[in-house]
Amino acid sequence: MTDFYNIDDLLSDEQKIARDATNAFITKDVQPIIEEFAQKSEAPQHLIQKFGEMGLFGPAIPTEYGGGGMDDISYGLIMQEVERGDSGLRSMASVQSSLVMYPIYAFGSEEQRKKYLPKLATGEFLGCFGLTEPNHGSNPSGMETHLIDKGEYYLLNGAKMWITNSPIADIAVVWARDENKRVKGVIVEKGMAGFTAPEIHNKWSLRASSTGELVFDNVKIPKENILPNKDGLGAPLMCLDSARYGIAWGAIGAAIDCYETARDYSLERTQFDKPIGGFQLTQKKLSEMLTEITKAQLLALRLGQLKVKGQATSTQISMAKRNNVEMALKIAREARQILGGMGISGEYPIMRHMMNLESVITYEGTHDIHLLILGADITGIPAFK
Ligand code: TGC
Ligand code: FAD
Repeated sequence: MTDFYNIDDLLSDEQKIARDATNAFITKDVQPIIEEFAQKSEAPQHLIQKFGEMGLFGPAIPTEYGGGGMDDISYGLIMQEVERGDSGLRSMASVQSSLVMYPIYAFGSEEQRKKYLPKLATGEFLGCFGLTEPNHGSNPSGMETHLIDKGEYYLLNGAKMWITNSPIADIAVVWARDENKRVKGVIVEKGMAGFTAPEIHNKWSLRASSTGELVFDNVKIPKENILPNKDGLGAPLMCLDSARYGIAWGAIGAAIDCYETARDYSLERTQFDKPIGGFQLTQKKLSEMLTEITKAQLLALRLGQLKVKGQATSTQISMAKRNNVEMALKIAREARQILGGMGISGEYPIMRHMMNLESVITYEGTHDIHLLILGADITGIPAFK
């Protein structure tokens, strides 16, 4: 386990147990099969229940609702280990935990919490989160999906695009404007008349993750399916803060897998009668990778400490998501070079991580949107519009 600055010393026993148990599970149950699923572009659905059994869904949700009752650093470490396996599986888990369980816990009624959270925690239910639309990605405030109050129920119309888990999800937390133009969270259940979730095909990235649309054609939404305790765009943006935080940790896992693969390969592969790890140019690459991973680990841990105290700001989360994903993508590219021709082979995980990270750098706010979030914080002048 790459830990050059002994960050392990700063973790509690509970945090280390969460990380090590996830690490062992990913090594045993995920790494041997994930390449095959990515090659055939299929989500390994048999893992959903195992993720539930391992406590990887809602680790920070209170135990009374079936969650793990752990702190945010444990959650981050779990995301790191899952993404060491594959960013697509981390997507499945972070959508479930941060974008489905979190809003139901934070904005839902007691009945909604009791009805959905325990089943989401065990993996009996899989959820998805619908914010992005065909015409509104970086600017969700332009959303067209809307609710009309029909007295006993709402009518939901519109469409969401690029939705992780949607084709295989049992429920969707969907964001729509009501007649007063307020953004509301809606729990849409599979099987509701007028609701479909077609799969998006032909992805070169996150191939072991199921991605689709959400289409609402006069879907009757019972009033008890509206999240009652928060409305406005701030509600989905709070969910994004939680997921972006998990990604800041998760990207470190992908980077470590690439770095360790390249380091080991460089010691085994001989050219010009010596291991390629003995050439200065390879050592420069490996040294810089280790330095960047260490900086990212320290950034994530400090962010985690702030989050545990309830002090992490959205802008701090943006900085960590942006930095750590770019770090991981650069390391994947350098690691691929160290492996030469073998770098493009599915015998090694590097190319899969690299292609996955091309999505991670775009979703949950693009690399440039996070730059603008930071710029607005520094100057007080939003440059989005
Ligand atoms: P703006 O006017 O700044 O804010 C609107 C309202 O929201 C409040 N707010 C926040 N509240 C909580 N947390 C935050 N981080 C918040 N940021 C803003 C704000 O105070 C305001 O409240 P109120 O009461 O005054 O209305 O919003 P804006 O429209 O100018 O947009 C700002 C911007 C561009 C930063 C935002 O729209 C943004 O982040 N865009 C990126 C969209 C995005 O990240 N989409 C992700 C979709 S989900 C996904 O990708 C899942 S990937 C699967 C996986 O995770 O694996
Ligand atoms: P656009 O917003 O059209 O952006 C295109 C380019 O323009 C980007 O480079 C962007 O940075 C740039 N740009 C946009 N606005 C500005 C500006 N003001 N200034 C400068 N540059 C700008 N969404 C969900 O709701 N739920 C999910 O589960 C989900 N899962 C996803 C899974 C995958 C595999 C992918 C690829 C996406 C997923 N998304 C999901 C959607 C994701 O959040 C969006 O793709 C992302 O927010 C960007 O939106 P967009 O693709 O419409 O790009």
